[in-house]
Amino acid sequence: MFSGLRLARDVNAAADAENDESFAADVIAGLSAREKSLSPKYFYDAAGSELFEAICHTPEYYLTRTETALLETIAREIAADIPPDAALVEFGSGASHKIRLLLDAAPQVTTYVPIDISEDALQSATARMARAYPRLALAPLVDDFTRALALPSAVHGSHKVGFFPGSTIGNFNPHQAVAFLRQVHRLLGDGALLIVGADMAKDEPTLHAAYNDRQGVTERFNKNVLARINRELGGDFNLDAFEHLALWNPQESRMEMHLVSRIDQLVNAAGHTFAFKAGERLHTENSYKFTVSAFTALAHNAGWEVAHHWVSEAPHFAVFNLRA
Ligand code: AVI
Repeated sequence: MFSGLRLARDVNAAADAENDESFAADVIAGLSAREKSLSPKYFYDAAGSELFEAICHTPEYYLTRTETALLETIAREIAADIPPDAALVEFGSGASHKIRLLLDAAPQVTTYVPIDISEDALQSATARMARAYPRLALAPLVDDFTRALALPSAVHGSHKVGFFPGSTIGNFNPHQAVAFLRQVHRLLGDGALLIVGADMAKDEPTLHAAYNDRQGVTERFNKNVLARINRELGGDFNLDAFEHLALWNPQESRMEMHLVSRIDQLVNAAGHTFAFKAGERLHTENSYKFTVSAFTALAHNAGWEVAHHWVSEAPHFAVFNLRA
């Protein structure tokens, strides 16, 4: 049943070594820049993925709850756009929770292709899915979903439907988002459907609270990137010497996360030494918030048209059915 997973991992063994090297190279480049930054993709090792799951359960982080409730309400309408004998491809599938809402409403889906960088997460999610959906063919793929991909041969010839929930699209800058959507278009082919969840711009207090939860889970998530550098790249970051900062940038329509150095300090990592001034920021994440028209324009630039879209009650979150 899981031969697809084994094959995908073997093919990607070289990619793992490449990932380790690019983490080190990205840390060196990001911490050497005049304005220090790191890609948010580096939050998600096993500890970071657990912290993200915990964020989704905080009372302030409305995104997951709101999107799930919206998907429950509109699943049948989404399913009406899904063709027969479809292969559903999920980008960054994690625990494969939300996909169930679509699968339950769309029996015409015959194959599920979860793509995730974490082999452990993929393995356990695939085992659960096999038990819950015994008639569904599973073709899991261990990969960084942001990179150029080839789909497993099992789905060649099927109609392709992509699923990209959670407003992860908002963690790309607009240029990266267009590049990603173009790549997905190439991967899924002309005529494909892509179902995307996107968080909407809203009042600042709601946004601020979502990224500054009272229990400090988001703070731990933010600092996990430093812990990860310590674990994997021999770093000596003192996490207490950095402060979590999450703020709304209205010009760019995005929440930003930073780590602010509390003191002048030197930090060693990946064989290099980096100087931080007191008050200096390390920019760790952008989380863009959309309007329906801004998202429609973004998708259009990447060759997708909005077939249907749905917006939740406040706090607003949207799901778009895009057609290539
Ligand atoms: C995964 N992504 C959509 C989350 C977001 O809201 O941008 C990651 C996150 N960052 C802080 N809290 C959650």
